[in-house]
Amino acid sequence: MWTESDWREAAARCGIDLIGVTTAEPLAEHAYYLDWVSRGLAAGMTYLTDHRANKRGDVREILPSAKSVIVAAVLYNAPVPGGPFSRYAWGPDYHDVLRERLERLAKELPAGHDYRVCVDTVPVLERALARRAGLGWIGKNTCLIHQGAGSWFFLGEILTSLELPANPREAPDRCGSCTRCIEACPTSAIVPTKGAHGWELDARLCISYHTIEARTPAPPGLREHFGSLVFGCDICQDVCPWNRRAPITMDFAPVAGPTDLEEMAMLTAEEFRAAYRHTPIWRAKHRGFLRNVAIAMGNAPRASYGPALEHLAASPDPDVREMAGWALSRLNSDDRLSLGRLTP
Ligand code: B12
Ligand code: SF4
Ligand code: SF4
Repeated sequence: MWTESDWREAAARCGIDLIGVTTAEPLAEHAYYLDWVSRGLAAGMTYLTDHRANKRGDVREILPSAKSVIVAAVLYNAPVPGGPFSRYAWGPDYHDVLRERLERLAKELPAGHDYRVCVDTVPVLERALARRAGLGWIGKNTCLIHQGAGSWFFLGEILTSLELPANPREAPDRCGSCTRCIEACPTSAIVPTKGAHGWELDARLCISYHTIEARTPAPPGLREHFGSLVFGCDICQDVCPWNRRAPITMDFAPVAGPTDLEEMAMLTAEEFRAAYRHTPIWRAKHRGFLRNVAIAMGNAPRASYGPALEHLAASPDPDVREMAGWALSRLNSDDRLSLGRLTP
């Protein structure tokens, strides 16, 4: 049987920063998940609300022979320039990186077991599994937080038919009376609820949802609060005291570009592909990306944005056109920046 140090050494060899084991028993949080979904808080994420919702609480729906779940965390806190993309989005696509590392670890386990590697897209409750495996607690911002590593990490799992010694103790909740994330959220997306720690995320209000997952433009009254964010949002983690000393890694060093709004607005579909295909930003697709760029320009109107916005206003996509029209109206509503004065 593997000892704890065997685990840590194997994980480190495979590029995994934190590791924990839990059983394949159903998760108590599944009832909360179904309730969250039933109240409409998943917004338009149909992959959370469809027939897979009922299966998410039990990993044996994915691997019937599963006895244990190995939960891995890989840090992504690389030095990034700040600006329009959230921290995780600058680097290479984490799905590929984590899957490869977890496959390597699975090969180190005793031979002959059934296993399945999960990274993000498999219908399992990754944060709840990680909490039960002892990797950290669920913060009021709903992120999994590790006392030493903060929350800048991805999660992935190996479901296995091996019966492994499960983590005996869950990490205590160390949010205490802190409410920084709730106060800092520009759209008040962390809302009070009756529940374990009294707060939950309403995806309908979340910038991360609207810039990554939403396939329709954010409603007026909300998009004005997105600032210059084009993909993802880190605000509720940036302010978290547990991220102050979060370790740095170069594994997800920035590869995404360009990052200048005017340049991004002018990208063709081919150029978009070349620039972001291997980063998480690809998920927004070209049309979602341009829609987000138009919103970011509308939130900081500058005369120089005029030509780029006119270009987006002629897009074949109705959502991009609508957001460019909205941004242009904000540009024009400011007398000093009126388009009429743009012509040299
Ligand atoms: C859908 C999704 C989103 C949605 C919804 C997020 C949310 N908070 O629900 C959106 C698009 C908004 C999103 C944003 C982000 N995401 Co996301 N997302 C997911 C995904 C695919 C499913 C999450 C889910 O089921 N949400 C529904 C809620 C109800 O479940 P939950 O957050 O997992 O919480 C569970 C428990 O923590 C607990 N719980 C949580 N809150 C509460 C409250 C009460 C009262 C109770 C009783 C229990 C409870 O019960 C829940 C159900 O099991 C997971 C991958 C996966 N398969 O799990 C990644 C994942 C959660 N995301 C991740 C990341 C990195 C992000 C972003 C940082 C990306 C970014 N920079 O923009 C942000 C963070 C925003 C935030 N504050 O959560 C990481 C999280 C790593 C971590 N340290 O926590 C994951 C695990 C992906 C991965 N494989 O690494 N995400
Ligand atoms: S990701 Fe941004 S918008 Fe969403 S809850 Fe956190 S701070 Fe609010
Ligand atoms: S900012 Fe404060 S309340 Fe929010 S997750 Fe971090 S410690 Fe918890």
